[in-house]
Amino acid sequence: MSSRHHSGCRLLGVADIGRLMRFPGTYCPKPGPQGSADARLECGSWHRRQFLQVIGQAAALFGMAGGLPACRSARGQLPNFVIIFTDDQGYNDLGIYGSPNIRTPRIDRMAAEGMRFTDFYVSPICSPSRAALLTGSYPVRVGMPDVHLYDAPFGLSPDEITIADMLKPLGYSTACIGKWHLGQDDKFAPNRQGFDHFYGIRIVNGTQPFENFAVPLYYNDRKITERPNHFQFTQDFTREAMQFVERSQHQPFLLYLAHPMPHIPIYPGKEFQGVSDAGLYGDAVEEIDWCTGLILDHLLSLGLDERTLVIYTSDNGPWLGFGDQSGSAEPLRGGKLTTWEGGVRVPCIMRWPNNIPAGTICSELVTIMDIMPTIADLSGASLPHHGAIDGKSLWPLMQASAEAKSPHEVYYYYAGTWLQALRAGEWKLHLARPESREGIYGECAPWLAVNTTIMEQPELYNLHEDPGETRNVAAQYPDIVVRLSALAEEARAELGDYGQPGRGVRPTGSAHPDYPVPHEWLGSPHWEATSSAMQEDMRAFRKYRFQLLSREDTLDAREQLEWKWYMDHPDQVFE
Ligand SMILES: [Ca+2]
Repeated sequence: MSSRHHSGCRLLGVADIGRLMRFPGTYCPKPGPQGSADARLECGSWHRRQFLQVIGQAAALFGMAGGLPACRSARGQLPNFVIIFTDDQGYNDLGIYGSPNIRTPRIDRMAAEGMRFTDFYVSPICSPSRAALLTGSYPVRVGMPDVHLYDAPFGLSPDEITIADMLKPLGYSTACIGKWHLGQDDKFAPNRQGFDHFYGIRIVNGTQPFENFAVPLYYNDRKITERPNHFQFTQDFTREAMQFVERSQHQPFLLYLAHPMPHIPIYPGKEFQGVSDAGLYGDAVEEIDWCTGLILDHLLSLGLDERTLVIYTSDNGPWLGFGDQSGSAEPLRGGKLTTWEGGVRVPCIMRWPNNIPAGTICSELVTIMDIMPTIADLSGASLPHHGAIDGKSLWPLMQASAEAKSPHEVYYYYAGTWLQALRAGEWKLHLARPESREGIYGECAPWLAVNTTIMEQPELYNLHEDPGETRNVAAQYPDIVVRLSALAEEARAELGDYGQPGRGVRPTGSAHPDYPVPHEWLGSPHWEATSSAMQEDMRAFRKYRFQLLSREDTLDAREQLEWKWYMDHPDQVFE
């Protein structure tokens, strides 16, 4: 089958250069978020000298042979790593990826100065993607195929080696800021997974309206408050990240900044409320764009720009069906919680001046699991040897060599422990799933049954010809169906499938001696006790908020929504 698709990496196009020239020399040129709106209107003010510098760097680098990055080979310095990780941001929710109504000039420029990946894969839900990022492995391999909520005593096993653990012996300063979501218990806290510093929340920021303030905020292991102000999250975490960079500037560092936004319920900072044309969701993304610019400017002002690889990506696709709190994965099919492309293919941008050629696009199949091996490759750190690692270094691709190809012959799409699809090259096979199944792993069990598309027969899609997965061509290519089905058997043996663990699966971490594995926890007396305690807590909080609002003379837009919810759900407040 012929293909118009570009594989490998390609160079800056005319349109990209035009885009690059539209923005001024600093990412956030004016103090305060208001500058964000102003900056959008400024065109043609990119300083000519800086533009030539970027183009010159790109030209020099295209001739660069493989081997060590310029940063290490020239100066013997270890590179810094900054990972900016957003929550539920869709494939189409950045200007550079085609968003028609969310403006992200700073992240777009980051892409124009670095590399943008078109086929970057994560898991369909939060925690597994975070586990894959930090361990370089399939989430199901490291015992984190699904999320755990609230008081569940499970998390990423302390026996797993994270990127932070891996970098510590080299003298790296390490910080995790924002959302952890790999275990609430102290036993699983970021400080026990290699991070010197943690500021953020350990669990999900809430999925039910007006309950989400009940998410404790931690400073390392110290609980600062039970109910932080979510409107301040994005800027507060950015500020903390910048302070960490400043403190760590004289040693190599790893900054993992995991924004809780734009996960529902969405709370943009007050300066960004109403600024976008895409509702609360767009406001939150435009705030993240501004804050990403602040961090990039900060690196530049500290002289760290060329010594720092900055990676921007998201943990899963957009959560559809929440009106102005939903993003978009267009032109991909589906969203979060599904193994359609929209659920698992997300934006990914890498910027590292003088190392990654500017304005490059990589369309090879790459994954969140590849970040850890890439960082190992660039720093010289040793990858852990306690078990298999599934990711591969992306450094050959990051150099934009036309010969560099995806390091993955095949990629497996898991929803929880359920193997639902696989991709090899341009072909994606959805495995037959003739009946609805609930998860058997953790508390989010029902999401599998609700969100999985049932199919009697396997369905085959050519992602190069049909990225939206609209034309099942299984009948035309039976040999490809057979070949990919055989590859699925390899995953079943090694990683398992729906409750049958594979030989390479490692245990989930448990903080409760009576419940070593998650499926025994769900429905247990202990689970019922903690669930009802949590419900009581939520109910008390709603009642408190209801009484507070009932005494107010005027309510702002957000409070009006909250009030309406109480009116519509009296049983949730009074009974
Ligand atoms: Ca998420």
